[in-house]
Amino acid sequence: MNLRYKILASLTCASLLISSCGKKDAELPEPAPVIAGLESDYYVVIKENIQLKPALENRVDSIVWLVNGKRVANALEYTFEAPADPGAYSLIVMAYNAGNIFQKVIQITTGRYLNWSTTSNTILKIGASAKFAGKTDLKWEVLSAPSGLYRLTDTTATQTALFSAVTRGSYKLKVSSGNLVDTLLVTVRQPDLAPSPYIKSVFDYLPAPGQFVNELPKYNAGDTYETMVAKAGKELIGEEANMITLGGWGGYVVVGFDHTVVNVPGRRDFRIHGNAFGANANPRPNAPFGGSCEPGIIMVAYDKNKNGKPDEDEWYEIKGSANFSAEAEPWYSVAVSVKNDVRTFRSYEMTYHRPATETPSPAPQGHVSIGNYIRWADNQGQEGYKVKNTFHTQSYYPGWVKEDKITYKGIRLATNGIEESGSGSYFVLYAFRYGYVDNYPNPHNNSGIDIDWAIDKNGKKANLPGIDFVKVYNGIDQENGWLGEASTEVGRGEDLHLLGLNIETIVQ
Ligand SMILES: [Ca+2]
Ligand SMILES: [Ca+2]
Ligand SMILES: [Ca+2]
Ligand SMILES: [Ca+2]
Repeated sequence: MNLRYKILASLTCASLLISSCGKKDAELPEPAPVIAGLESDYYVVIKENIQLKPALENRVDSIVWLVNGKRVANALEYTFEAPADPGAYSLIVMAYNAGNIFQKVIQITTGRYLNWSTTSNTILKIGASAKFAGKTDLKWEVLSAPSGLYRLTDTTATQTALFSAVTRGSYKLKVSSGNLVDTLLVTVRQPDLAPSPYIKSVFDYLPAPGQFVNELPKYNAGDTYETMVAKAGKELIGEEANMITLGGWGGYVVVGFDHTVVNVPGRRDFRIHGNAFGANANPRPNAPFGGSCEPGIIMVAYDKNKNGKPDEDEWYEIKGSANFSAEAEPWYSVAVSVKNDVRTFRSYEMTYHRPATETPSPAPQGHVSIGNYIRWADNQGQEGYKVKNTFHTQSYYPGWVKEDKITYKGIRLATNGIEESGSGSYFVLYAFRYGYVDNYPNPHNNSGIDIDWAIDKNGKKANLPGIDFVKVYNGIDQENGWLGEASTEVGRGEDLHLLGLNIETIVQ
């Protein structure tokens, strides 16, 4: 009777019903109590607890909780404390009113944390335990984390997930499939050497012919491919980086960080500097942002085979705003009206031939030093010559390349350079909206890149846990009068999370 009294005292509504409507209830058959809001199965980590708070419907006189047949509580709520040893429990909750009993059976499984450990800014491959064998509907979740700077992905296979975190500490994860549950405790340690937020390696460098080639960085007679890659590294590695040129369309550089840049959900993750700036005297009224915007297309990879090199690792395309079409760019209609080539080629190829001469003959005309300078042909049936201008007299063909022609492959973007003065003197290279290098001023949010923009070779969202390597290549093939060809410049690379920068993403 004592227990019953305690429950009634806590059930204000039920108490009121009894005191005010007791007679009426006695005359009519009363609806049975209903217990809702409880699952049929729970998983509780040993030494932890779970609070069960059912929602009750209809009048309830009393509630009883039984664990493995033994009465453990008579209250509205019950907290199950998991003992130190793993086990299975049958929990029964019963609700009574006059002549009615409602009963619900709940299975509780208790288990230990499965321990995993890793270092920050590393991709950890986590496998589900043997009991999940054959299951194809595994669900991976993070239950708690010391900060939001982490990524859990399970796209590679249902039995495994990839986890990477910026912040050290303990992360509680859960994997489940129907009634099967495992809880995982991932301990993230700091690596012995603190990672650098900046570029740590340059793996490859081959500019396409262009007016700054052999100058940024400087080519000296006798320099080899290896020498030039090392020179590009000298410019790009670390905080105090300088610009290198990628030359004309297709020219590229491949850089790496000394850690995995984590793909934090909802945020941009890294940024590669260029030297883009806005025009300050564009005569066009209400012009969209433009000036010197020379977009470099970005490819990313993570070091899947963990050998520190971008070798057999798959490359993914960062889907910049115009990688499939430029129609949504704010300057598109203007570019169409001035008859720019606004086509986008997804599988473009272009071959440049070694120039026959470096000496102008006849004498230079205006800014043109040699009109028929570098012969080129593409895979769209087009061909022609790149011009040598009077401002840059060195060879535009990479001096260390022994072959007489070089072929580049990739995406060719719509041309974004528009002469705005009407007299050939003022070229404005308009900015694409986002997703490129050397396309917006470095501090602008639109220079930030979200790894979630990455797509695989079939155009499918890649859902990468993070990246170690970045390739940048010039996406534009356009000569802009005296200004010369659009040529992407590349400078410092930054892991935004290690620098404490938070740039919200643009959802594609
Ligand atoms: Ca991200
Ligand atoms: Ca530039
Ligand atoms: Ca590798
Ligand atoms: Ca340039």
